[in-house]
Amino acid sequence: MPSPILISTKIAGFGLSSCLYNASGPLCSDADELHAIGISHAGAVLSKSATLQERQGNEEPRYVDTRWGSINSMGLPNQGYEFYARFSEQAKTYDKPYFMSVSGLSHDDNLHIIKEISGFENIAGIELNLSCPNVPGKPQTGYDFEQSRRLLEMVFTEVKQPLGVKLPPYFDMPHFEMMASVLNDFPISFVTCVNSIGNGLVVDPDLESVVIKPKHGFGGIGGDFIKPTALANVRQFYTLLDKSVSIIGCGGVKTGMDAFEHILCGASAVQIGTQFMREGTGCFERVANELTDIMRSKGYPDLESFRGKLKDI
Ligand code: RRO
Repeated sequence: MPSPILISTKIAGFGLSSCLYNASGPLCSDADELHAIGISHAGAVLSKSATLQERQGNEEPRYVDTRWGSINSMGLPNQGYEFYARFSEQAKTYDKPYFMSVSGLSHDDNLHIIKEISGFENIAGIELNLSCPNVPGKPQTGYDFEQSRRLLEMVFTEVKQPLGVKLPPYFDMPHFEMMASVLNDFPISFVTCVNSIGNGLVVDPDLESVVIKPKHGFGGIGGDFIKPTALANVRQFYTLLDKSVSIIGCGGVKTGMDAFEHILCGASAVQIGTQFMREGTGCFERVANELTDIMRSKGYPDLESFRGKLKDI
């Protein structure tokens, strides 16, 4: 009998039978969507980013898929943090960790939410979103290193669960170093790289117009377009952060080979966003099978045999 190929991993001290799960955003806003992830082959369930109050989000159309990826300006539509905290009771039946994404509209909101959810023992960890590009008038915290430090100082006085951050993509070498030196001052459990590339513009040349309604068509870019940027961020933070911090890769994952590349750059787990929106929960099993086939053909029995081992030439 050939020995089994394992794609299990550990995030925030919790075991995941598969390293693949959903990115916060697509199809994880209501109970039916979260349940579908819970009973799928995904290794964990991650909620839509939660705010203090329920929000309707921006005007539609606000999500468009193209051949090379997506643009969105959802504007944080969600059911409010209390709903996602309560869902943790149901989530404990899935035999996989439930992570809650938190994206308060201010530091005080984030602090309030984190204080309130700290008593929910079935929330395995919190992914604090420092990088929503789509709320008019609210700059992304992750691009302001001092504000990021301030927020982390506040939340680490309150948080009981393991806490990670969802980062925006960085593009300049000093910026990777500046963010890493902030993060290395806190007991961060994981870092998710990357959120959508903020404020791109997709144009419909036939209509000679933008394709989404909010913000004159500007929105976050995801999917195929962003894989090289995502890999660069995974690699840099894998290199610069304390080795106790798990890196979660997110960006441009459609196939097992895309997931393989994220892991080779240092990711301990890989989230799927745009492709999950296209394909639904079936993507978690398909990509897992593709990744397993690649590992078998390369002779890697588990993720640790190749994680982070990207070579220079
Ligand atoms: O809801 C959104 O508009 C949104 C969020 Br919170 C985010 O973090 N990233 C994104 O592309 N869209």
